[in-house]
Amino acid sequence: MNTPTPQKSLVSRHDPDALAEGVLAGNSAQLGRAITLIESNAKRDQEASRRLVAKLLPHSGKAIRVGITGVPGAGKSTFIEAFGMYLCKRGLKVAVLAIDPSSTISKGSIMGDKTRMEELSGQKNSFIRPSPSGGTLGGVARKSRETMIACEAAGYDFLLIETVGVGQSETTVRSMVDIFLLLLITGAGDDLQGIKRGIMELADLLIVTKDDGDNHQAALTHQQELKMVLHYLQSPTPGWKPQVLTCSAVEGTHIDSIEQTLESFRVGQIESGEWYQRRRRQSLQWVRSLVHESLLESFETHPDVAARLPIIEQKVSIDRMDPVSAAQQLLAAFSFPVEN
Ligand SMILES: Nc1nc2c(ncn2[C@@H]2O[C@H](COP(=O)(O)OP(=O)(O)OP(=O)(O)O)[C@@H](O)[C@H]2O)c(=O)[nH]1
Ligand SMILES: [Mg+2]
Repeated sequence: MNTPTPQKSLVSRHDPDALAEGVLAGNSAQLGRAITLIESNAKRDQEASRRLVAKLLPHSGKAIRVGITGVPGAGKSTFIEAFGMYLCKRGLKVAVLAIDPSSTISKGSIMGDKTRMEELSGQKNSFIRPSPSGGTLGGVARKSRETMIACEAAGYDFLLIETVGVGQSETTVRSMVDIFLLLLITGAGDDLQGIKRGIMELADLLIVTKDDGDNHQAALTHQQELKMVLHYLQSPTPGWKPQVLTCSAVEGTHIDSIEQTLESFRVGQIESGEWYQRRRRQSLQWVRSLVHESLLESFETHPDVAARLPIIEQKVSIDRMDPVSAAQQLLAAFSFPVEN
């Protein structure tokens, strides 16, 4: 499918029609370029990016979208490597994406260490894309949604979306995926207190990682503790009772039971109709977040607002103006048409 066409060298990466064609043909190099266009912050790329996504959207939606979170070091990348390999060996196409809320600050990327996915990245059925950097989490989230659309249009069966467990990003990822996995490690006895209840309530499946060697017994004990805790928590998914499994990504044990659990989740959800209902709700959330982002951008770049903001902020900071009046004045400046 990857046969280069004679015109290839003439095709600019900004030509959305040519890119869409390449993506739909399953060409991973073209998919990479399409994502680069989607992730571009340049104003001049926005129209091309919008056209590209519009062309790909009708071909999306067939993949299983899996969110994967856990604290740094929980074993997310190693798990994705093992799980991704398991799926590839069954002839499935796997795309790995990352959402990293910290990338704005550090300019780093949670998948800078592709070394953890060395075997998977060598598979012809896999596609690994590190987190986009730059922009707010909102901006990153918008791009990630569109990147997911592109991967689905390219024919990937599984989308594995890694995010680091720091709070805000989980809710964002949960709003984009069908099933959400929380990876947990054994160790500190008070671990359970460290995990925010809110994050646990987003997860459909809890996985205690590193269930191997000396850690085996501790992993089983932790699994039992977590099962008890789950009794008191709400499920994020109607008709599904969250479960706790253990696995060793290094030894490759229980990866198959995780895949089977995902499959029974998918089948049950499709039968009950919840699978598509969730996706419909997510589309509506997507619309709202696009509107919010766009409004915020117009607000912040509005000349009157931009001119008054530093003065008003200064007044608030020295108690010369109260926050409510400050907000009202800025919103009033935003509502008036710009005079030239
Ligand atoms: N024994 C054992 N070690 C593991 C296993 N999975 C991961 N590790 C080790 O745990 C450490 C962290 O693994 P990563 O996969 O990088 O963890 P991560 O959650 O992706 O970490 P961040 O990307 O920093 O958030 C590494 O040293 C791994 O070798 C496992 O199944 N068994
Ligand atoms: Mg990682």
